[in-house]
Amino acid sequence: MSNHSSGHSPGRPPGDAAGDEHLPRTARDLPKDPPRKRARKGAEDPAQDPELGRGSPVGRRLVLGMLGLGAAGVAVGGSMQDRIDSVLASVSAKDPTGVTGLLPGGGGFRFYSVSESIPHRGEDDYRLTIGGLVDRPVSYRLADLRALPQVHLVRDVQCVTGWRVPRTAFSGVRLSTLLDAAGVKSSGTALHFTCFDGVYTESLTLEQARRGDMLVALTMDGKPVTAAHGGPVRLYAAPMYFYKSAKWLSGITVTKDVQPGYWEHYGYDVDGWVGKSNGRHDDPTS
Ligand SMILES: Nc1nc2c(c(=O)[nH]1)N[C@H]1C(S)=C(S)[C@@H](COP(=O)(O)O)O[C@H]1N2
Ligand SMILES: [Mo]
Repeated sequence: MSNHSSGHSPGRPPGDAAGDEHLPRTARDLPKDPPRKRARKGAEDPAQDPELGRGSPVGRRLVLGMLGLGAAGVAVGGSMQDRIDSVLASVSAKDPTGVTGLLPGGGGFRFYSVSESIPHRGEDDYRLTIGGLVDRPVSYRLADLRALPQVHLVRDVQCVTGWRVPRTAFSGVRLSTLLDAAGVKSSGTALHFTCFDGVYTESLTLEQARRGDMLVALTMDGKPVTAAHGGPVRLYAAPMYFYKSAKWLSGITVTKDVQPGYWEHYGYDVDGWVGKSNGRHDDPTS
Protein backbone atom coordinates (compact mmCIF):
# COMPACT_ATOMS: atom_id res chain seq x y z
CA MET A 1 0.00 0.00 0.00
CA SER A 2 1.26 3.41 -0.78
CA ASN A 3 0.57 6.37 1.36
CA HIS A 4 1.39 10.02 1.21
CA SER A 5 2.34 12.22 4.09
CA SER A 6 2.54 15.39 2.07
CA GLY A 7 -1.07 16.33 2.70
CA HIS A 8 -2.24 15.99 -0.84
CA SER A 9 -2.72 13.20 -3.28
CA PRO A 10 -0.92 12.73 -6.57
CA GLY A 11 -2.69 14.71 -9.24
CA ARG A 12 -3.95 17.32 -6.84
CA PRO A 13 -1.84 20.44 -6.66
CA PRO A 14 -0.64 21.21 -3.16
CA GLY A 15 -1.76 24.16 -1.16
CA ASP A 16 -4.80 25.19 -3.14
CA ALA A 17 -7.07 25.48 -0.16
CA ALA A 18 -10.23 25.85 -2.19
CA GLY A 19 -10.33 29.56 -1.64
CA ASP A 20 -11.66 30.22 -5.09
CA GLU A 21 -13.50 27.02 -5.61
CA HIS A 22 -16.05 25.21 -3.53
CA LEU A 23 -16.39 21.93 -5.25
CA PRO A 24 -14.01 19.07 -4.65
CA ARG A 25 -11.39 18.89 -7.33
CA THR A 26 -11.58 15.32 -8.54
CA ALA A 27 -14.27 12.75 -8.96
CA ARG A 28 -12.50 10.66 -6.36
CA ASP A 29 -13.22 13.34 -3.77
CA LEU A 30 -16.93 12.90 -4.22
CA PRO A 31 -19.07 10.56 -2.18
CA LYS A 32 -20.72 7.94 -4.37
CA ASP A 33 -24.18 8.92 -3.21
CA PRO A 34 -25.45 12.14 -1.74
CA PRO A 35 -24.82 11.76 1.96
CA ARG A 36 -28.24 12.74 3.23
CA LYS A 37 -29.83 9.79 1.50
CA ARG A 38 -28.06 7.46 3.85
CA ALA A 39 -27.29 9.79 6.73
CA ARG A 40 -31.02 10.11 7.29
CA LYS A 41 -31.27 6.39 7.79
CA GLY A 42 -29.17 7.14 10.73
CA ALA A 43 -26.46 5.06 10.15
CA GLU A 44 -25.03 4.11 13.41
CA ASP A 45 -24.03 1.12 11.29
CA PRO A 46 -20.66 2.25 9.97
CA ALA A 47 -21.17 0.22 6.80
CA GLN A 48 -23.94 2.69 5.97
CA ASP A 49 -21.86 5.73 6.82
CA PRO A 50 -21.55 7.99 3.76
CA GLU A 51 -18.60 9.74 5.34
CA LEU A 52 -16.65 6.50 5.40
CA GLY A 53 -17.97 4.52 2.44
CA ARG A 54 -15.50 5.86 -0.07
CA GLY A 55 -13.10 4.13 -2.43
CA SER A 56 -12.67 0.41 -2.62
CA PRO A 57 -13.23 -1.85 0.36
CA VAL A 58 -10.34 -2.76 2.61
CA GLY A 59 -10.18 -6.22 4.11
CA ARG A 60 -10.98 -6.55 7.77
CA ARG A 61 -7.69 -8.33 8.42
CA LEU A 62 -5.74 -5.44 6.94
CA VAL A 63 -7.69 -2.97 9.00
CA LEU A 64 -7.11 -4.93 12.18
CA GLY A 65 -3.43 -5.12 11.24
CA MET A 66 -3.40 -1.35 11.10
CA LEU A 67 -4.91 -1.17 14.55
CA GLY A 68 -2.11 -3.37 15.86
CA LEU A 69 0.38 -1.06 14.22
CA GLY A 70 -1.40 1.85 15.85
CA ALA A 71 -0.95 0.35 19.30
CA ALA A 72 2.76 -0.16 18.61
CA GLY A 73 3.03 3.42 17.41
CA VAL A 74 1.72 4.80 20.68
CA ALA A 75 4.54 2.96 22.41
CA VAL A 76 7.30 4.28 20.15
CA GLY A 77 5.80 7.72 19.60
CA GLY A 78 7.02 10.45 17.28
CA SER A 79 7.69 9.81 13.66
CA MET A 80 6.22 6.32 13.79
CA GLN A 81 3.00 7.93 14.89
CA ASP A 82 3.18 10.25 11.89
CA ARG A 83 3.58 7.32 9.56
CA ILE A 84 0.69 5.56 11.19
CA ASP A 85 -1.38 8.69 10.75
CA SER A 86 -0.89 8.58 6.98
CA VAL A 87 -1.56 4.88 6.80
CA LEU A 88 -4.65 5.40 8.91
CA ALA A 89 -5.86 8.12 6.61
CA SER A 90 -5.44 6.13 3.44
CA VAL A 91 -6.95 3.00 4.96
CA SER A 92 -9.93 4.61 6.61
CA ALA A 93 -10.73 6.61 3.52
CA LYS A 94 -11.44 3.23 1.95
CA ASP A 95 -12.85 1.46 5.00
CA PRO A 96 -16.58 0.93 4.74
CA THR A 97 -16.57 -1.13 7.94
CA GLY A 98 -15.53 1.86 10.01
CA VAL A 99 -13.33 -0.45 12.08
CA THR A 100 -10.48 2.01 11.75
CA GLY A 101 -12.65 4.46 13.61
CA LEU A 102 -12.25 2.37 16.74
CA LEU A 103 -8.74 3.54 17.44
CA PRO A 104 -6.70 2.64 20.47
CA GLY A 105 -7.16 5.64 22.70
CA GLY A 106 -9.65 7.05 20.21
CA GLY A 107 -12.27 7.39 22.93
CA GLY A 108 -15.19 6.60 20.66
CA PHE A 109 -14.30 9.04 17.92
CA ARG A 110 -14.32 7.91 14.37
CA PHE A 111 -11.68 9.24 12.10
CA TYR A 112 -12.79 11.16 9.05
CA SER A 113 -10.98 12.79 6.22
CA VAL A 114 -12.15 13.47 2.72
CA SER A 115 -8.51 13.63 1.66
CA GLU A 116 -6.37 10.53 1.59
CA SER A 117 -3.69 11.45 4.06
CA ILE A 118 -3.33 13.37 7.27
CA PRO A 119 -1.58 16.67 6.68
CA HIS A 120 0.92 17.83 9.29
CA ARG A 121 1.80 21.35 10.30
CA GLY A 122 3.42 22.61 13.45
CA GLU A 123 5.13 25.45 15.26
CA ASP A 124 7.17 26.56 12.22
CA ASP A 125 4.81 26.20 9.32
CA TYR A 126 1.30 26.52 10.75
CA ARG A 127 -0.58 29.71 9.87
CA LEU A 128 -4.19 30.73 10.31
CA THR A 129 -5.06 33.59 8.00
CA ILE A 130 -8.07 35.85 8.49
CA GLY A 131 -9.07 37.85 5.45
CA GLY A 132 -11.87 38.84 3.13
CA LEU A 133 -14.17 41.62 4.29
CA VAL A 134 -12.08 42.76 7.26
CA ASP A 135 -10.24 45.96 8.10
CA ARG A 136 -7.08 44.21 9.36
CA PRO A 137 -6.21 40.94 7.58
CA VAL A 138 -3.88 38.89 9.76
CA SER A 139 -1.91 35.67 9.84
CA TYR A 140 -1.54 33.92 13.20
CA ARG A 141 1.13 31.44 14.23
CA LEU A 142 0.38 28.86 16.88
CA ALA A 143 2.13 30.91 19.54
CA ASP A 144 0.00 33.93 18.61
CA LEU A 145 -3.17 31.91 19.03
CA ARG A 146 -2.01 30.53 22.37
CA ALA A 147 -1.32 34.07 23.60
CA LEU A 148 -4.99 35.06 23.13
CA PRO A 149 -7.64 34.39 25.81
CA GLN A 150 -8.47 30.67 25.91
CA VAL A 151 -11.99 29.39 26.43
CA HIS A 152 -12.66 25.89 27.81
CA LEU A 153 -15.78 23.94 26.91
CA VAL A 154 -16.92 20.42 27.76
CA ARG A 155 -19.69 19.22 25.45
CA ASP A 156 -20.97 16.11 23.76
CA VAL A 157 -19.77 15.68 20.19
CA GLN A 158 -22.42 14.50 17.74
CA CYS A 159 -21.78 13.32 14.19
CA VAL A 160 -24.65 13.55 11.75
CA THR A 161 -24.26 9.84 10.95
CA GLY A 162 -25.28 8.98 14.49
CA TRP A 163 -22.29 8.48 16.76
CA ARG A 164 -21.92 10.66 19.82
CA VAL A 165 -18.99 11.10 22.18
CA PRO A 166 -20.09 12.42 25.57
CA ARG A 167 -18.33 15.16 27.47
CA THR A 168 -15.36 16.05 25.31
CA ALA A 169 -13.16 18.93 26.41
CA PHE A 170 -12.06 21.55 23.90
CA SER A 171 -10.16 24.76 24.44
CA GLY A 172 -9.07 27.54 22.18
CA VAL A 173 -9.82 31.03 21.00
CA ARG A 174 -13.36 32.21 20.44
CA LEU A 175 -14.10 33.00 16.80
CA SER A 176 -15.57 36.27 18.06
CA THR A 177 -12.19 37.24 19.53
CA LEU A 178 -10.54 36.77 16.14
CA LEU A 179 -13.33 38.60 14.32
CA ASP A 180 -13.12 41.57 16.67
CA ALA A 181 -9.37 41.74 16.20
CA ALA A 182 -9.74 41.68 12.41
CA GLY A 183 -12.59 44.19 12.31
CA VAL A 184 -15.43 42.83 10.17
CA LYS A 185 -16.62 45.26 7.52
CA SER A 186 -20.35 46.03 7.44
CA SER A 187 -20.70 44.16 4.14
CA GLY A 188 -19.59 40.87 5.74
CA THR A 189 -22.33 38.41 6.76
CA ALA A 190 -20.66 35.00 6.82
CA LEU A 191 -17.43 33.07 7.26
CA HIS A 192 -15.85 30.65 4.82
CA PHE A 193 -13.37 28.20 6.35
CA THR A 194 -10.57 26.52 4.43
CA CYS A 195 -8.27 23.71 5.49
CA PHE A 196 -4.68 22.74 4.77
CA ASP A 197 -5.80 19.34 3.51
CA GLY A 198 -6.61 21.43 0.43
CA VAL A 199 -10.10 19.97 0.11
CA TYR A 200 -12.47 20.54 3.01
CA THR A 201 -14.44 23.74 3.48
CA GLU A 202 -17.09 24.94 5.90
CA SER A 203 -19.20 28.00 6.59
CA LEU A 204 -21.01 29.84 9.37
CA THR A 205 -23.09 32.98 9.40
CA LEU A 206 -21.50 35.81 11.31
CA GLU A 207 -24.29 35.60 13.86
CA GLN A 208 -23.59 31.90 14.45
CA ALA A 209 -19.85 32.48 14.56
CA ARG A 210 -20.17 35.12 17.26
CA ARG A 211 -21.71 32.68 19.77
CA GLY A 212 -19.53 31.99 22.78
CA ASP A 213 -19.37 28.26 21.98
CA MET A 214 -17.74 28.61 18.55
CA LEU A 215 -14.01 28.02 18.96
CA VAL A 216 -10.82 27.84 17.01
CA ALA A 217 -9.66 24.86 19.05
CA LEU A 218 -6.08 24.23 20.08
CA THR A 219 -6.69 21.43 22.57
CA MET A 220 -8.99 18.45 22.73
CA ASP A 221 -9.32 16.32 25.86
CA GLY A 222 -6.67 18.43 27.55
CA LYS A 223 -3.92 17.87 24.94
CA PRO A 224 -2.95 19.68 21.76
CA VAL A 225 -5.32 18.59 19.00
CA THR A 226 -3.63 15.62 17.31
CA ALA A 227 -2.99 15.55 13.58
CA ALA A 228 -5.64 12.84 13.17
CA HIS A 229 -8.22 15.03 14.90
CA GLY A 230 -7.36 18.00 12.70
CA GLY A 231 -4.49 19.59 14.65
CA PRO A 232 -2.77 21.71 15.37
CA VAL A 233 -5.91 23.80 14.95
CA ARG A 234 -9.45 22.78 14.12
CA LEU A 235 -12.76 24.51 14.30
CA TYR A 236 -15.07 23.46 17.13
CA ALA A 237 -18.66 24.48 16.45
CA ALA A 238 -20.12 23.05 19.67
CA PRO A 239 -23.86 23.40 19.01
CA MET A 240 -23.64 21.95 15.51
CA TYR A 241 -23.05 18.52 13.99
CA PHE A 242 -19.38 17.68 13.93
CA TYR A 243 -19.05 18.13 10.14
CA LYS A 244 -19.15 21.87 10.84
CA SER A 245 -15.94 21.51 12.90
CA ALA A 246 -13.41 21.76 10.09
CA LYS A 247 -10.13 19.96 10.80
CA TRP A 248 -6.71 21.36 9.78
CA LEU A 249 -8.10 24.87 9.78
CA SER A 250 -5.95 27.31 7.84
CA GLY A 251 -8.15 30.10 6.59
CA ILE A 252 -11.11 32.19 7.67
CA THR A 253 -12.54 34.49 5.03
CA VAL A 254 -15.30 36.96 5.81
CA THR A 255 -17.72 36.85 2.89
CA LYS A 256 -20.77 38.72 1.67
CA ASP A 257 -22.91 35.56 1.55
CA VAL A 258 -22.80 32.07 2.98
CA GLN A 259 -20.78 29.74 0.76
CA PRO A 260 -21.91 26.16 1.49
CA GLY A 261 -19.14 23.83 2.67
CA TYR A 262 -17.89 20.48 1.39
CA TRP A 263 -20.63 18.16 2.65
CA GLU A 264 -23.26 20.82 2.17
CA HIS A 265 -22.87 20.42 -1.57
CA TYR A 266 -24.12 16.86 -1.06
CA GLY A 267 -27.14 17.55 1.06
CA TYR A 268 -26.02 18.32 4.60
CA ASP A 269 -27.73 21.37 6.05
CA VAL A 270 -25.73 24.59 6.06
CA ASP A 271 -27.27 25.43 9.44
CA GLY A 272 -26.11 22.29 11.19
CA TRP A 273 -27.74 22.64 14.63
CA VAL A 274 -27.64 19.37 16.52
CA GLY A 275 -31.18 17.97 16.80
CA LYS A 276 -32.74 20.57 14.54
CA SER A 277 -31.26 19.86 11.14
CA ASN A 278 -30.48 17.08 8.68
CA GLY A 279 -33.78 15.42 9.58
CA ARG A 280 -32.39 14.25 12.93
CA HIS A 281 -33.67 14.61 16.47
CA ASP A 282 -30.59 14.23 18.65
CA ASP A 283 -30.39 15.93 22.03
CA PRO A 284 -28.72 19.32 21.71
CA THR A 285 -25.01 19.54 22.50
CA SER A 286 -25.11 23.16 23.72
N1 LIG B 1 -10.73 18.93 7.00
C1 LIG B 1 -11.73 18.09 7.35
N2 LIG B 1 -12.49 18.41 8.42
C2 LIG B 1 -13.50 17.59 8.80
C3 LIG B 1 -13.81 16.41 8.07
C4 LIG B 1 -12.99 16.10 6.95
O1 LIG B 1 -13.17 15.07 6.26
N3 LIG B 1 -11.95 16.96 6.63
N4 LIG B 1 -14.86 15.61 8.46
C5 LIG B 1 -15.88 16.22 9.32
C6 LIG B 1 -16.75 15.23 9.93
S1 LIG B 1 -18.02 14.64 8.98
C7 LIG B 1 -16.61 14.85 11.23
S2 LIG B 1 -17.72 13.80 11.97
C8 LIG B 1 -15.49 15.32 12.04
C9 LIG B 1 -14.68 14.12 12.52
O2 LIG B 1 -13.67 14.55 13.38
P1 LIG B 1 -12.64 13.48 13.95
O3 LIG B 1 -11.93 12.86 12.78
O4 LIG B 1 -11.75 14.27 14.86
O5 LIG B 1 -13.46 12.45 14.72
O6 LIG B 1 -14.62 16.18 11.34
C10 LIG B 1 -15.25 17.06 10.42
N5 LIG B 1 -14.24 17.94 9.89
MO1 LIG C 1 -19.46 13.57 10.57
